[in-house]
Amino acid sequence: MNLLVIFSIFAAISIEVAFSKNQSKKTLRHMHSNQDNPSEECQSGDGSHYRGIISRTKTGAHCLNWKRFKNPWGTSVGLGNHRYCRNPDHSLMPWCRVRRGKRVVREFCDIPKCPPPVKPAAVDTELTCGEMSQQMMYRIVGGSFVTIQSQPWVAAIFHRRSKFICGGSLIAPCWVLTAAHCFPNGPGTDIQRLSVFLGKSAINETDDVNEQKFTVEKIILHQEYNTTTYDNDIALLKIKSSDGGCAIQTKSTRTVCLPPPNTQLPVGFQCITAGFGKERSGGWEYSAYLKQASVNLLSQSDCKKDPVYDSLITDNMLCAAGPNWSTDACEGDSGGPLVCEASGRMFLFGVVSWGIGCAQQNKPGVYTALTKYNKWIAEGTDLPKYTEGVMYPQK
Ligand code: 4AZ
Repeated sequence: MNLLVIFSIFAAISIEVAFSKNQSKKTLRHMHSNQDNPSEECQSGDGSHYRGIISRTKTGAHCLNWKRFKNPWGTSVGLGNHRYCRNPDHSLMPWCRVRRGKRVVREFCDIPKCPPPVKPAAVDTELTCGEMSQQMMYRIVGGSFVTIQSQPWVAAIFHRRSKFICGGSLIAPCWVLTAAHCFPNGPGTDIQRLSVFLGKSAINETDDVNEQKFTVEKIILHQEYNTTTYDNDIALLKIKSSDGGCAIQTKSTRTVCLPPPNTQLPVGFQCITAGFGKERSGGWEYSAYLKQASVNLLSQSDCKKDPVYDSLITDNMLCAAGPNWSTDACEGDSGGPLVCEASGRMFLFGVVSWGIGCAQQNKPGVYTALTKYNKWIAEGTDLPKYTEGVMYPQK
């Protein structure tokens, strides 16, 4: 065994230990306390810092007083003896309860949006990757709607301006990683017709405050992508904004970390997939809003078994499924992330690739296994630092 091999094994073991330790805590830590965020009279992001006095919903209904209900979100979320719209649970926007006949229902409020921040400072670097500015949510079986702050590396790839094609993940300020099968014309893809958005929570809405728009300067499809088996289903897009720059780090846009080469996570490890894909197999429409779902990693051998995918799984793929097959990626989520937490950061372990149906028994979601492509990504992007597998600073 030469030194390099010994070193790689050591690196893989140390990160696995870090991941296992983390997983054993069971609960996911908040990535960031929002204490540095002042209260707001207008809505930025999901409006969870809104402390203004609007007390009517979008339909014009009057809000009921929060104190009449059991509110499980703690004391620092702006609730009290009042009727003002608030977003204590990081829903899509501030809301309140209103009376509808005999029932009490939740309704969203229309809060004026805050003006865009004064020119944000730094671009992201590999040292700040994978940080989330918002608490994660795991409550709704089958996935939950989240704002982009929960998954700020999620990119939305469109054909021209309007036809949504695929998801992607921001791995460096100028690079979005996605799936090769998103581009059926292969090397003949007309990149001038592609646009990429970051910071987008709603697929059909323009969010002037949070979103950043890019054209595609270059596409790199994996040279051994197999259109039949979906082996090597991975692609890189080099993005460019209208002023010639790349992504700017904000609460809604940041890079995800890349795991060191050949890192293996324990079977059953809980990860998250996210995207704008369909909410059920065979459904007509893509989801209007970003969703995320928690899925657990399957062992390679279980995924290769007969009632599951048998010989369809290559070593470049990994499988994940929700508890009791309840959550999954679906059509339209392709290219999007499978992220797993370690040391308070999110690492990109998979790219949504394929599956038979969605959330079907014995048919897990199949993801391109990112740790097989560190070298390919480093060569394509010319950014070895992002992929060489250094341990990231502890948060
Ligand atoms: C698709 O067609 C697709 N259930 C993506 C993921 C899965 C199925 C289909 C996994 O883009």
